[in-house]
Amino acid sequence: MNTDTITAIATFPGNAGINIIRISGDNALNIAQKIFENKNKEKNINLKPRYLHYGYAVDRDGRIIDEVLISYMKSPNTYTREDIIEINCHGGVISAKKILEAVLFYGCRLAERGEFTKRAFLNGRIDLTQAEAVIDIINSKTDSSHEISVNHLEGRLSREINEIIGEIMDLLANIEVNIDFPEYDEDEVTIGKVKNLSEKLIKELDRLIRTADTGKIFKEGIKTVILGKPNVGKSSLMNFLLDENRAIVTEVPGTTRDTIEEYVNIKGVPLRIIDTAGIRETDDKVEKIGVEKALQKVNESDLVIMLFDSSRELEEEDLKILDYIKNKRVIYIKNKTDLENNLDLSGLEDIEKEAISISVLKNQGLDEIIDKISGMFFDGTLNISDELIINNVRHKNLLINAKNSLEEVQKSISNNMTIDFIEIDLKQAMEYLGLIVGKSVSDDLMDKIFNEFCIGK
Ligand SMILES: Nc1nc2c(ncn2[C@@H]2O[C@H](COP(=O)(O)OP(=O)(O)OP(=O)(O)O)[C@@H](O)[C@H]2O)c(=O)[nH]1
Ligand SMILES: [Mg+2]
Repeated sequence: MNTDTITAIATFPGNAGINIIRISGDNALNIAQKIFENKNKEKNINLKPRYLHYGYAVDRDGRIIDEVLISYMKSPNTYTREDIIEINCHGGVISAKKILEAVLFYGCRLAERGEFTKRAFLNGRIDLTQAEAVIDIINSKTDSSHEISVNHLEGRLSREINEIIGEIMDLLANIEVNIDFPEYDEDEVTIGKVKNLSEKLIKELDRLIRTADTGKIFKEGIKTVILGKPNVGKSSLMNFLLDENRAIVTEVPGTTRDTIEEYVNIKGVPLRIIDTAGIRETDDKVEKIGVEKALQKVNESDLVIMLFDSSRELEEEDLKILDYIKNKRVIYIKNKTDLENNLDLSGLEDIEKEAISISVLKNQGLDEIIDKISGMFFDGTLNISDELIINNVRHKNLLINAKNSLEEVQKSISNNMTIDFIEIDLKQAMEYLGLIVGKSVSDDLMDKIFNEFCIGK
């Protein structure tokens, strides 16, 4: 493992109020003392841990780079468990970059992506699920996915997994005793225990696996595609839901060419709303691609909002769209009710009954859409913070593998296989679970996980 001292700009360098340069490792304090001067322009200041010290950062020629606040956090009670220095300087690109250069000059190297968190993991402060939760917190786009990741950061998933591992380990110990000293126990008794425990654990794993689908929704938002023929008001509705003029709206049919995706939280429901090109037969090359993309988005969607234009008659295009989405969860909308009605949905009674009449232009009926969406997904009951939710594909796959191994155990029991045969699958299940929390993780896997981080974390 690398124990050299690393540094990075931890904030997003730009026109912000402050930037933070972070240093971690044995040499951190030493470097800080070289680049920091107090307000009396004295160097080699004794930096008391966990205090903010006011002064200046200076370059190697002694020129002041910026006014700074510097803090020293002493190993081992730090994020990485190493000595950490954090330098707060003014925002903008130049100060932070110059301080970084000075820090590098005094003997450390630029951190790789996620390297601070990787050290926290390697030094045993957090386990792998917690490290992954840090990535997810940074990447969260919805309140709910943020909340789930914070739960993981607290180590709730690890605790549950470690408990399951503990139970399997006890059982394995029992089996070992049984194999080594058969006179102490009887095979049948042990096999009975294996059977009961594997049944119980399969149920527990099943519960965790089931949450993974909900987890996916919360991480990405409910994929909601706004669909309809050209000019029905799709982009207008998108803009209303986002409460901003995100998509171009004009009276020209075929205005939207590409799909536009945005996150929005509507009454606590995290939505990923996708505005699409109006669906129609077209020879226009660009529009054609847009239509294909729209249909593809429908396939991947959790919810479709299908718009009719109530001022126009039902057309072939509407029917084609209806046919395309017949297996999807759909909210039907009749837009432009401020205009004279020319839409006749007879023959489509179910849709007629369900459809919500709105006018985006006159801001009428729109609350009903919002109520419908939140009602559909929550029924006011889903409470995420009480439930441990798996929001990571890697975890989900390992849980499934562990469950499969336990099912093998059960099969072997019904086929009267010997206990050492059963032991193999039990061990395998334990290994899969161990991988979730990061026991025996390979370097490759670690690189893959930490590469998803940003620099400075
Ligand atoms: N009268 C009336 N006009 C509306 C209403 N909603 C949207 N429009 C108008 O209808 C036209 C088309 O609106 P858009 O939101 O661009 O429609 P679209 O479905 O995104 O169209 P494409 O991107 O071309 O497929 C614009 O001129 C809007 O101002 C409404 O409720 N009533
Ligand atoms: Mg549009």
